[in-house]
Amino acid sequence: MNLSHSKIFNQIIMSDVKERTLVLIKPDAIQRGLMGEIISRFEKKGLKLVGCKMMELEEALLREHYAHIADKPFFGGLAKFMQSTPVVAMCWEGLEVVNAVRLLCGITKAREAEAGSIRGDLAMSVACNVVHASDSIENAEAEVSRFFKEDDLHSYDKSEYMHVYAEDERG
Ligand code: IDP
Ligand code: MG
Repeated sequence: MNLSHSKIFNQIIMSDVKERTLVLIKPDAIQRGLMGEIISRFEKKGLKLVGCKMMELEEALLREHYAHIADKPFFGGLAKFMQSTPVVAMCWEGLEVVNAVRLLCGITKAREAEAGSIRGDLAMSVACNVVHASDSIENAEAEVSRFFKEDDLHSYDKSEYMHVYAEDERG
C-alpha cells in the first residue's frame, strides 16, 4: 500500500466507528478461567479493544459504579463478590458498540439469558453473571472515564475494519 492509499485507508476506517463502552470481567469468570473466552467473544464480533487492565475495586469506586442499586438488600453480597478477586476492566470501541455489547452479554439473570449470549452460554446466576456492560451511551462515557485515564486508552487502526463494516458504516 503506498502512502496516499494508506492515508485514505486511515481516514476511512477511523472516522465514524468511535463509540466506546465499559466491560468488566467479574470474579466468577476469573475463578472459572473464562477470561479468554469472554475476550474472544468481543474480538470475534469485530470490536476493537482500546483499554484493558486488571484491578481491585475499591469501596468508593464500587459504590459509584453500582450507585443505582446501592440501596438494594443484595448490595452487600454483591460488593463482597466484586471484591473477592481483581476484575478485568476493558474499553471496547465500535459502531453502536454500547447496544451491541449489551446484546452480546445477555440479560442480568443469566439462567434466563438467551442462548448464544455470554451470560446465556456461560452462567446460571443473577449476581455471578460473569460480565458487566454499560447500559447506555451516557453511562458508557461516565463508566469509561471512571475506570480509565485518557492516557490508558489507545488509538490505533484495525485493518479488519475494512471487512467488519460496509463503507457507509465507516463514515
Ligand atoms: P446488569 O449488570 O445486567 O446491567 P444491573 O441491574 O445493573 O444489571 O445490576 C448490576 C449487577 O448487580 C448485576 O449484573 C448483578 O451482578 C447484580 N444484581 C442485580 N440484581 C440482583 C439481584 O436481584 N440479586 C443479586 N444480585 C443482583
Ligand atoms: Mg447495569
